[in-house]
Amino acid sequence: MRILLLAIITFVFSSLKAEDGYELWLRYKPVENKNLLTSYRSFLKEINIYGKSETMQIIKDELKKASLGMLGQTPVFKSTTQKTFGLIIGSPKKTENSNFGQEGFAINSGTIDGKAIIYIYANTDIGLLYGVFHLIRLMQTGQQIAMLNIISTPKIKLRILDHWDNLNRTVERGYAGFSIWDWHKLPDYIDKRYIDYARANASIGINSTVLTNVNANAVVLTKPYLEKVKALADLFRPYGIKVYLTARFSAPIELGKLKTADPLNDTVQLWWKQKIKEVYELIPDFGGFLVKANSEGQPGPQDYNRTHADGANMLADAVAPFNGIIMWRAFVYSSSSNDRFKQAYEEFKPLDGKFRKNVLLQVKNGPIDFQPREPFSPLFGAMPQTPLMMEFQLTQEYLGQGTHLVFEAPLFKEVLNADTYSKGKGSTVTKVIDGSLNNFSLSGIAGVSNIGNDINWCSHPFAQANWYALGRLCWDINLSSAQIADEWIRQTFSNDPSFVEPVKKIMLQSRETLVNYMTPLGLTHIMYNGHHYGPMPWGNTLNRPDWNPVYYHKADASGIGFDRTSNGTNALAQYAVEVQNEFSDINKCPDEFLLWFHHASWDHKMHSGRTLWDELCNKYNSGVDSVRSFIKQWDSLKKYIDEDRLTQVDQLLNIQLKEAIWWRNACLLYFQTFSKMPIPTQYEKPDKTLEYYQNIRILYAPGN
Ligand code: GCW
Repeated sequence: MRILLLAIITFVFSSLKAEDGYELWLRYKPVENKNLLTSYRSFLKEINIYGKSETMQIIKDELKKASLGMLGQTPVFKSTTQKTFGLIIGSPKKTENSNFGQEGFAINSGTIDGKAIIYIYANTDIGLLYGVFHLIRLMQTGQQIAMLNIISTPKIKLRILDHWDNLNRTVERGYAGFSIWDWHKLPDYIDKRYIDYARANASIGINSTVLTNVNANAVVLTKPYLEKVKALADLFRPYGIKVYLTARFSAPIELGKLKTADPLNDTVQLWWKQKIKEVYELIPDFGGFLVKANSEGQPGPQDYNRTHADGANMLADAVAPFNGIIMWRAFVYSSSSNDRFKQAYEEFKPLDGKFRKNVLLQVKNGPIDFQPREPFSPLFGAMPQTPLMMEFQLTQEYLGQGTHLVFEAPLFKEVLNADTYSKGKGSTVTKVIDGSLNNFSLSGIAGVSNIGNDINWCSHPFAQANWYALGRLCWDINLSSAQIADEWIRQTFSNDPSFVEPVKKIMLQSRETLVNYMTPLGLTHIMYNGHHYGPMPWGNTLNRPDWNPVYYHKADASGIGFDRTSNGTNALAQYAVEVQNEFSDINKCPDEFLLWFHHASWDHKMHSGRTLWDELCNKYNSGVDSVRSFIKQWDSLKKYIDEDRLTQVDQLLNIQLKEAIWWRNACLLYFQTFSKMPIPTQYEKPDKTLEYYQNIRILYAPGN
């Protein structure tokens, strides 16, 4: 009996074939629900496709793949005007429908004379492709398709991945192997991955990619490299994806042998104009440039006493004849300010309204640098005359890097939902970013890519969800984190609710969990120097104060936290009064932002009634406890997951637990040297000394 049982269990398990994760959320596994299967089959038995193009061919191939995989049937493809039922894509008479724009689509379904019929309409082939992926997603996530009446258009125009990929294939802050761009073999060798990359992006609506690192290398602008870029652009075009590059501001000196890169110098301007003309001759729909200037040692207009606007406008003028755009980054900080928080605002606010129409200012979500939690950047409420685009970081530089399960959608949503009050209540960051608040038609969200050449693209199986979330949110900025997680889990693992629900819970808690065991209550930037892997709250050896963790937490005998009220650096004054009011009173400031804005005493009374010290102990411990519960949960879901991904995630969660404990112990022991207070008895005691943690050296963390 027992043996029989074992055999049955083994059979059930082995039927879940090992998966390496390469297929991402496009696995197209057989639909298990019989009723749905029958319905889907009837709608997709015949497919009529109007029109011919590379994109239409992609649509055909995708539908074939999806049908075979999910429905076990090969559709009969018809073209043109044969009697029509089944799935009809495009329209015999193409009439512009202003509701759809250039990328939107409509899907309608029902029955005519008892025959299932489903239409996908759009103004462009790309719109049709998005519509097809939408329909496939409905089937993948187990939804009815029998009575659809959908019109869907993207909320954000530029839906972008920023690759911090270097020409030697290393990836700055990359935790998933080397760059997927094999520059050495391009343009003659086309890696299949390039196509699968384009396909995955198209499936979630991403329409732009910046191929190179913002810490830019001018070499990419030389002819041989532009040929390589062209090869990628040609591949991506039928998937609706435009290619962008990063521009090194000193390229006229490095490549053009000029004496200066002064943006107001005629020869410099001419150099860029010619270079850009060369780019567009090769790639007529080239998107434009992303620029990091005068930041962390990068060259820029300030080297010539010019402003960021002078620099951006020079490039903007050169790409304008070709409809190109410039994304100019606002991530700047120098050692001169008394508070790094304030720098971007101080430099850019005075330039509001001074940029050309084809310039977008790219602002990181928070004022410092992609921390586990930051208040929204004050710039979002401060530049009504400039289109601002959002920069999120998918790659988890400060969020546990390659080993922690952290679903970032809740972080994205927290920032997007924040109210800037710049035009009264309801002036959310979302409305600034989608252009509706200040009336801009150009809008964008970029995610710093977490993709590498690891077999499963993002290394941690759950890191794929952050790539997915970026695309889906850009398309529909009002989607909730729960909806996005739900879709992703169903497509990536299983539609079984007994699996979906607990995994969704883990995902939705994961970001707060990380905040708790790393930087609770508004602590920030207390990671190791350089590679940013692991805790180093004691760090105080670098020669710039704002590179050292002690600068950020300011712990001393009297308390902990950075006073940014009017008694301190007054960074709060960069926000609207209503926002200031949320944060400025130490007794009302939400716990999660307390130490961002206040230096609070160790016995400061928190909203829970606990002292600040006890609350800190509580948060660090609850972070660790949550990871423990994730492990338990995951292990209880064995029967729904294939062996490979099961053990992969299990091992990673165990690393995450080890590191959460490391973070908790190191931080509490260190902060205790100031608080001089005991760790309350109900919590685990660190089993090592502070010295032990201070002596840990990780020499070769990736991505550095
Ligand atoms: O977060 C910091 C990173 C740098 C990065 C920089 C930036 C590309 O540590 O590696 O450089 O931000 O965003 O420019």
